[in-house]
Amino acid sequence: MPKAYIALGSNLQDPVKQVQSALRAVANIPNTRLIKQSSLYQTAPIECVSDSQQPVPDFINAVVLLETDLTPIALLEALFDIENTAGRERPYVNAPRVLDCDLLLYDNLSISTSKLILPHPRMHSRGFVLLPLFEIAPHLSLPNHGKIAQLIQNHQFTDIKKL
Ligand code: PH2
Ligand code: MG
Ligand code: MG
Repeated sequence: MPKAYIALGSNLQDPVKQVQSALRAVANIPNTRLIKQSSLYQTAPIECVSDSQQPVPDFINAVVLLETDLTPIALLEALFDIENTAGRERPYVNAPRVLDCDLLLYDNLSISTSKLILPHPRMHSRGFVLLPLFEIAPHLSLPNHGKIAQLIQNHQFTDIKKL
């Protein structure tokens, strides 16, 4: 069965609870099995903007490995359903959110369509993805970016705390 890595993130409405509930939801996607899940990480927001004077709250992030018979697009749609059920709204790009479920990798597929880009185009530069991913897949190599251990070594991590 194909393997897929998914990143989960939340910084609204009790983020720990949101990510825990998303972990249960991804485990229940049809024709799909949860193989590994990382710890939860509290992470400072990166490029996430607020439309008010309030500071952007910290995120809770995690990464999971799934085995699935779903196609990448069917899996992506299942992830959108989970976001929508959690009450995700999209007022503007990179707004704070109750739940974000991003498809990072699907086997070693490289695709670029209007709906989906694989591997996720920013995953190799984001500490809030790399650290939890490294926890569950320390030997992984990312297409075009090399070994995750090397990416981690070269990365300046700011404000990431494993819970
Ligand atoms: N997601 C973003 C933008 N910035 N920052 C953190 N710490 N965690 C995220 O999940 C995150 C972010 C866009 O999806
Ligand atoms: Mg995202
Ligand atoms: Mg997303």
